[in-house]
Amino acid sequence: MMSDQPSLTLHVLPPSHPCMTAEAGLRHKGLEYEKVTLQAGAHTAEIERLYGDGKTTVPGLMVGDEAVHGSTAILARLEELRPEPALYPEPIADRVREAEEWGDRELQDLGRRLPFGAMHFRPEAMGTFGGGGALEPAGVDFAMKLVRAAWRYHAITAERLAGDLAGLPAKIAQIESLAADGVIGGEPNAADLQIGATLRVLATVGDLAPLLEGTAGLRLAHEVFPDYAGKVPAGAFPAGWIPA
Ligand SMILES: N[C@@H](CCC(=O)N[C@@H](CS)C(=O)NCC(=O)O)C(=O)O
Repeated sequence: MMSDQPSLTLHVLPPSHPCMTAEAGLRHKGLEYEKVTLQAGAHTAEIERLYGDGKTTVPGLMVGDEAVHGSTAILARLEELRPEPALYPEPIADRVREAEEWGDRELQDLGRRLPFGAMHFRPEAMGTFGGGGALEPAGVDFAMKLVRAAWRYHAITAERLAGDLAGLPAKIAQIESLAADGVIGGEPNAADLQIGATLRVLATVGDLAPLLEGTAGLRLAHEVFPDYAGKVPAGAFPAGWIPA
């Protein structure tokens, strides 16, 4: 079949929320693409080879032989490739772009720190992220090693986690105000895809349920990303770390 689009190859790691954002953008545009799931660890060299020196994270999108790296750059490039349905709709395009960038800069890291933070206290829950149940003891030993490595890699400390949790209500309020202003929560746009992916991951942390329940952000996260496995039971973080 003749196609009016260049070949598109998306490079991802399985549990990554910015990868979910990029893939949702491709689907939103109805573009055909190939998804290449890299092996964690080996991904660094492969991403750097394809996307350039110093670039080691996913997602990356090859548009023909043009390398587009990072979730926000990918959505902007998709908009150029196929303008409709818009990811940055007028007349709110500038506000959507601003909210998308805020989601990338201020919110996205919480999708790494809070689940790995909670799993320090409930490592058996790591099995649920692969679609299984709680891990057996040997699996818990392995999960504990992975969690320790993740704490080091993401510079997670108890103090930082407690700070992240204390700051979360203000971020959720910011998302509610974006929804009240109609910037997010309608036809999915770039800000919905960016903010929704992080919230969908945060929704796996049972301790956050009281903060997220009934919010427009949580609704849109489930709408845009209906399938995402994982559950860290409530009661993981020490009592007192979760703001009322
Ligand atoms: N802000 C960037 C962040 C990308 C990012 O940090 N991706 C993580 C996965 S969620 C990653 O590649 N981690 C593996 C690594 O850092 O080597 C984006 O939205 O593309």
